[in-house]
Amino acid sequence: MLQKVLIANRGEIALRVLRACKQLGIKTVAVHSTADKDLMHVHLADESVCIGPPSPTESYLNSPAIIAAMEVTHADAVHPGYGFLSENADFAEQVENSGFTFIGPTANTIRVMGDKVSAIEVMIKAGVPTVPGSNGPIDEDDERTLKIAREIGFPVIIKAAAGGGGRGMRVVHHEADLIKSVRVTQTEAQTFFGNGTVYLEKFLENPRHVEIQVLGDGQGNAIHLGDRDCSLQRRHQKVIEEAPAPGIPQAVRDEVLETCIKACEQLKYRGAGTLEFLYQDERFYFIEMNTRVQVEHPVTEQVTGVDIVREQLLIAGGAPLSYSQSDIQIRGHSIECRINAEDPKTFVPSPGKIQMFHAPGGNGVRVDSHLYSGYTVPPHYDSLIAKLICSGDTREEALRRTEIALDEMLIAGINSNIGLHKELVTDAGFMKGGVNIHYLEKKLGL
Ligand code: MV4
Repeated sequence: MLQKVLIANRGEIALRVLRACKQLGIKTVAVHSTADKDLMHVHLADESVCIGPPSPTESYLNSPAIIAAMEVTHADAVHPGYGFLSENADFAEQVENSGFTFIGPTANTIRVMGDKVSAIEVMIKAGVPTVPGSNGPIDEDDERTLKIAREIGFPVIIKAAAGGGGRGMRVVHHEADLIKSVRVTQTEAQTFFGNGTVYLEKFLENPRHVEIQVLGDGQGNAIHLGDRDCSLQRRHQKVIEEAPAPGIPQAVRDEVLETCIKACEQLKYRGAGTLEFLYQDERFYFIEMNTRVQVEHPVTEQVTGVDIVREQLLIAGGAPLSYSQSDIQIRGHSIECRINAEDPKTFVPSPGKIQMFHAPGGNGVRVDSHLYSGYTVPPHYDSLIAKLICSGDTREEALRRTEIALDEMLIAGINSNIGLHKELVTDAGFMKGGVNIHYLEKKLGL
């Protein structure tokens, strides 16, 4: 069992991790930048250490400073949250080599999943359905590249092996543009990621983004916690997520869930993870795996009753999984609105002082936020300031609760996207359920 956890993150997720630690009786260390000394979790932690200036590279991404803070405070483990160092295999390795526990998968697993080509290879071996594609890197042999693309059929998408989350991709509609586009994507990938490897997939025109939450004990046992739909997004930033994904035939869902468990068992996956799929015409296609806790994990918690961060901490402490698959039942429906400090028209970040904060409440309403009246949202980081998670017996009930809660919620002093969320949860298309990844951008006229 872990004794003291250092939280290598900020904002709402740092507070989320702190709460889970407290529930388990684990001592906490907050690390923060000079801009973040007044964060809620810094005040609530047993100890806090300032690790650097506001710039993320000099603070939350500064692995030597974080490992030094672990040494000074005698922490035995680090929780990386999401973003920052959470999927950095070198960091995980440095942590373990320094004699500490990284709360997450092994450095090797992070590395395998960080390379999308090797991730797809692993998933194919386990029987997880993938997008028809090159199933391996594209080389210098242009004849071979063209042959692969013709077999897949146009349009194809060129993706950087080191990319993900929407960076380093290019769609090709015509054979004549293929080789030129491959070159450009390779060059960009080399510049952005220091790895020019690219691969090809069939470009799916109207998919939904559906992902599957898993937990593994690192010994070859794994369970799934069902799926989430994250299709409502703008420029690769998710706006609303929900669990379960609406309108998926249960047999189709059960089949893919089974393959995900098998993959995680074969990998001896440790901790929480998410397999990302595109879903189109009642078929799932694996695209990548995230080896961290995700922003949208609460919707899964609300429909399963499983505390995912608690499970992460228990697994890292060497405990077996608290649940077997038959213990997991998906009950009702849950919807998360990401509340950002941003201009409602331009989406430009809108930091500043919160004059007043009032969180909504009531049955089925959860707010994950580090905000308080008088807090100043700094300009240096992500603009996520709150997550409103509303749940009910049905999707309709969850939607209605979201609408009511959004009306109750008050954030004065800065701009936010609460207005956009009010529009979305009363939008006829979204209310029907099952919109694809292009729906929001089309609605906004982008
Ligand atoms: C795709 C695709 C269509 N076909 N792959 C974008 C982020 C990265 N995780 C994968 N992405 C996509 N991969 C194939 N073969 C369309 C996207 C995509 C997308 C995916 C999920 C959520 C939002 C998206 C927005 C634009 C494109």
